[in-house]
Amino acid sequence: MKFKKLAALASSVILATSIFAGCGGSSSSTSTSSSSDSSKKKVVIGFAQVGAESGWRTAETNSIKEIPKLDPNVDLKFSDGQQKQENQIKAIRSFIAQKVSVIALDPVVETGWDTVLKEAKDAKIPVVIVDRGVKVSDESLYTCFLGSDMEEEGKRAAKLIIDHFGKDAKLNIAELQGTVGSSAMVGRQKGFNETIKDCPNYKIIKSQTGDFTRAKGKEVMEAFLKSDGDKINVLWSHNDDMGVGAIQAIEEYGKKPGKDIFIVSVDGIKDMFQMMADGKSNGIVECNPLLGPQLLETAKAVVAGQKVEKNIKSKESVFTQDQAKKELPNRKY
Ligand code: GZL
Repeated sequence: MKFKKLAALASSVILATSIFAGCGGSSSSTSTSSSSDSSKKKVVIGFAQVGAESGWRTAETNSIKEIPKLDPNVDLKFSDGQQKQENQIKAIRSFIAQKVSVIALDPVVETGWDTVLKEAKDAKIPVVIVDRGVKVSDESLYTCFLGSDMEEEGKRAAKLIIDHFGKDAKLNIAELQGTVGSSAMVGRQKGFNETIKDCPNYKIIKSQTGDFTRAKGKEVMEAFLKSDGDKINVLWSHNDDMGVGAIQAIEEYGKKPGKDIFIVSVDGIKDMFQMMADGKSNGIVECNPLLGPQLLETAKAVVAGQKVEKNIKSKESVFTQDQAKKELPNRKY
């Protein structure tokens, strides 16, 4: 397990720097350009990002914004969708108008992409789906997916709870869901629920979206505690940021997070590792945001017409409370 973690960290940290060019067309876009070998045709990546809702998202953005420093013949046009699908669709249309070499999309939700992806296909611009997945009527509307197995992350979160309490324990679980309709929320919930089917006395007594943000996670947990604070003994949070907010709510309510309420969450941001090192959380399922290097290689291969796998999975681990202190210094985000 430890070797896999180091390998995963090494693979995502070996290459990492950046400059980007051009500009997207959405409500918030950035761009930079760099000097390069002018004889070679530049690869221009248009990246439509979800938003800036969590520590994980910031780490992903920083990793992807590092891309052009890895290869001066690559420019990046970056657009922040501010968690709105219409902004991301506008950005994709802008990238098509600018005739970028390849479009990369991290879709805020799974559905509603067929029309704009058809426009990209008609413009002969390949599309790489990054991080979250899409549900489309025709899989040829995108070249490949690069990111995590969200269902597996949900299964791993459930296994952390089963490993600690056993399958026969009587548990009242509060669930903080991610953004409704996102593949991260759908996949994690599916994987978790399938895994606890073998645990007859595990009950999810509260479940509501905190939209992957710290503030909303705190607010929803406050409401959970108000109605069922005396029953809840496990918190399952679809990401660390909502978990960090919930820990604050649990302390303000007068209970001990990590002791009175067993907490597991997904991502692996530094703040949650610190919480776990302080005994306030019990398990983290890693979701690797450092996708820049893999996206660069995938984009270049796609533009060069090379065959790529339809699903390129990122490498991730699981951490328990006893590993937190040792792992904390290794966390890059
Ligand atoms: C998961 C990613 C999720 C993170 C959240 O791959 O899409 O979105 O788990 C982020 O922190 O908001």
